[in-house]
Amino acid sequence: MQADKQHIWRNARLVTLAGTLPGLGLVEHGAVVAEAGRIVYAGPQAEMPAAPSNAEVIDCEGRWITPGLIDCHTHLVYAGNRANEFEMRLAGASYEEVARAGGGIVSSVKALRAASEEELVAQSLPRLDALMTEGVTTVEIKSGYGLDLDNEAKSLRAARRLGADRPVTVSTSFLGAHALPPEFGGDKDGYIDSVAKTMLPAIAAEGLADAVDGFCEGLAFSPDQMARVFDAAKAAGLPVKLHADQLSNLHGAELAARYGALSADHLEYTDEAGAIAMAKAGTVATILPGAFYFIRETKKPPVDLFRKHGVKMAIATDSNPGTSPLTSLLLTMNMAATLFGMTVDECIAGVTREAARALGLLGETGTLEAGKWADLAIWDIERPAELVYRMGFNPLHARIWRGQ
Ligand code: DI6
Ligand code: FE
Repeated sequence: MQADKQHIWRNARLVTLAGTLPGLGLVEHGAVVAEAGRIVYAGPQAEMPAAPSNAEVIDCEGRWITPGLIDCHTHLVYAGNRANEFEMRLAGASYEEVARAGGGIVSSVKALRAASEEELVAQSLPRLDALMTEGVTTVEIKSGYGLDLDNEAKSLRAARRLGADRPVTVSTSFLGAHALPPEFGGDKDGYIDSVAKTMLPAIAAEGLADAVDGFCEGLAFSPDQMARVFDAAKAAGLPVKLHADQLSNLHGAELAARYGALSADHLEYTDEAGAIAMAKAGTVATILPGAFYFIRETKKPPVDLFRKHGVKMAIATDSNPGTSPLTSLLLTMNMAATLFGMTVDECIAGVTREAARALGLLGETGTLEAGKWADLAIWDIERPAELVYRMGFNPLHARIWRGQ
């Protein structure tokens, strides 16, 4: 395929999610036209502009086209796995007990530090491929298992390499404030100093991170400690996001909102004040049902409060070795609907338009609108609800990334 030749997907049904249309922005007899990797038209086929004679025309035979899916929260780059801890939890230990017994994030830190960048890429590619097989065209990948400058940089370089090796957009987040590394011997403030004053500026200077994230929780870092990291992010010109209120309510949602965060994620314990603060700040609520399911959490995120106050909701896998070894965004939508009562429209918007918003990429992807990257997923389905309804079945017909 020539990159500059027009491509036309015709005889399709579209889920545009265009802001100008109600609901999912459905178009029954639709077409998408792309040129040089960008959408130049998406809408009714009858109103499609005249095509150049050399355009490549693809007959979609009535299939549905959605924007390419976006997984806006993953810890995809890691080494080894934690199936042993899963067995401990099945025998009765809680996630926090496993973490306090020297397992948890710190055991993944040991494994990642021992792996080379090449090994990390090789171990992470199958997980990325699994996501892409279901139509993912953009994926966010966090560091957070290195916890020192060299190993955090290694993780982020591996994440960038994944994006270079596969036709997919990778957005990276520096999650140095994920857990306390053992060599700091309990000195959380000392480690936060090193994250804010040394690691973050160096990572930013190398252009390795598109955003800065943190884990605000009793077993991780306090709101005050996270605020110091966010101040450093601001100074480096990087947007922020936060793992907030996952296991308890430390008012992480308000902290994220106060810093104008792109998103606050998890949010099981967020209260109404948190939802109001997020709405005011335009901070997206990223809902992560995989972690809720896998650690058998019982407190659900306050989806009704997010609706009431107009907080936008994204949905993501949280793919990680400890709390969400999940590499299916389709199954994640099913979980969000079944476990949290999210609607089909909310689920589909949550892995497209709202996920793009949560990454600060809504200007480039997440909807079928002229000017955006031609990131498409073409599905063998009769109605959009099938994307949310099935479990363990993949109806993807084709995946297009930037027109190819
Ligand atoms: N919250 C989570 O669910 C993951 N990180 C975080 O901040 C857990 C990561 C892990 O257990 O490896
Ligand atoms: Fe996470």
